[in-house]
Amino acid sequence: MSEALVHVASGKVRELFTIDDERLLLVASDRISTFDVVLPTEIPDKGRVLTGLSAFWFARTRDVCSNHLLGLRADGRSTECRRLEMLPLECVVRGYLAGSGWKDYQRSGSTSGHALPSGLRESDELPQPIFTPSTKATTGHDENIDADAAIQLVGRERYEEVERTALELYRMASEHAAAHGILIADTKFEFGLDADGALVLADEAFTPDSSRFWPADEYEPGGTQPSFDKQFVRDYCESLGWGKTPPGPELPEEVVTGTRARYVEAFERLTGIGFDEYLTDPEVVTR
Ligand code: Q0Z
Repeated sequence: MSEALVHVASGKVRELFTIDDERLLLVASDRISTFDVVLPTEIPDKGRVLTGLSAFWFARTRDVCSNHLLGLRADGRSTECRRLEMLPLECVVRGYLAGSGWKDYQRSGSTSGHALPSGLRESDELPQPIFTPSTKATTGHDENIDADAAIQLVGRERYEEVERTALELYRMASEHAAAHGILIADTKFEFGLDADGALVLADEAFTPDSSRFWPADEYEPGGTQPSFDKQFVRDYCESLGWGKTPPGPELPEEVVTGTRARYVEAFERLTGIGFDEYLTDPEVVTR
């Protein structure tokens, strides 16, 4: 039986198709971006690693929040998912001070309305994880907003439910990851509502594209941290003196091989499953 997929959206490295009125197909490519630019060279299996990691986390957090996952296709990179009404909010949780949270803190001592202790350094662990929602920018970067602005977008009750759920998801995953040598500095969720109005975790969950993964054994606050997955790519791009505007540079073979190995290492450490097993039967991560 054949199937007519209708393309509905493109992300930087993923594509979204309609299967039917109730279902979407989310396909993760092997494209990689750095400094916000998609590079011309792919990282073999990157899309499979990210798809498998998301599915692993969807399966393990079902009791905290239901999710959009219906099943994985045999290619290991395609997720059949429930079509939801998406909330107009990027739901970010930060356990460490990095990226726009660090920028906000340097300017104002706070981020998304959370007053933070003085004297924090870049990449310091926060006293407790914080929920820092942002708007979904159609162009450019998402903008961090405070709770009042987020409540305007989704309502108070829904806001409180999303904050509580996001913090609990982060607590579970960051504890698991840290025990396996990976710090999840921060992470972004997207939630939707099903036809009954129930909150559903959608998109991707705890992938290195939606989170900052740092190698725990190299953690040294007081500056930027190496990226678990993309550091070879960043180092190579910096060595070229590339201006970080499109087009990005082609990557040499050793950078591709080293980066692929880091993605596979993250997958195997976090799931406890061999990547070859995943390729044989992707659903293994959900059992
Ligand atoms: C996700 C996105 C893109 C990848 C829409 N379950 C869902 N129901 C309704 N909408 C979405 C989902 Cl996941 C949805 N996105 C973001 C866009 C590729 C993800 F082009 N957009």
